[in-house]
Amino acid sequence: MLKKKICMVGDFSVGKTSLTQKFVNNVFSEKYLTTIGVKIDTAFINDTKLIVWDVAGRDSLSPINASYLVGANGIVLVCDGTRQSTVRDIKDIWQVVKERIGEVPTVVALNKADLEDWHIDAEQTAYFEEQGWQTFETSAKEGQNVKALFEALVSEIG
Ligand code: G3D
Ligand code: MG
Repeated sequence: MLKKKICMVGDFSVGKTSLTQKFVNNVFSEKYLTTIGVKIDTAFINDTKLIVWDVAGRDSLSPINASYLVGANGIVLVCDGTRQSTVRDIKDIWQVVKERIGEVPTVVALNKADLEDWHIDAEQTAYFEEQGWQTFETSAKEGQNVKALFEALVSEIG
């Protein structure tokens, strides 16, 4: 059995916990309790056991928190498609990841695709393409592309 550690990374309230929960339990709650510290869930994709680390807090990559990245085999960068700032912030977040653990396989979730006020276009996501990251418009609420996102990451990890 292959085991792979995956870390959910991104600004506060982009949907890291919701995507994780949708993926591991296939449930979505409009009212998640605020998670405390790091939550670890597991799920299987074929022969691979994914150990998904979801970090709580306003600043998921503060110097203290960033230690949860150590040993990650893959990263899910999560943005909120209704807030451009969460896409811009990915550049800084990626720097922190790179400094901590180097370049590991990464995919991007442009989350909340079910909402009307979508503010992301090709200009904002050009950086993701430059990095060679597969990018998915996801909805943790409706389930759109959630499985595809994690499957793509597992393929990248190989
Ligand atoms: P975080 O773990 O990145 O901080 P959460 O983010 O998963 O806690 O989600 C933050 C808020 O966004 C939550 O709303 C959650 O329900 C909502 N959310 C997450 N993903 C989606 C999505 O795909 N679509 C929609 N419409 N909402 C989403 P609350 O109101 O509980 O704070
Ligand atoms: Mg959370």
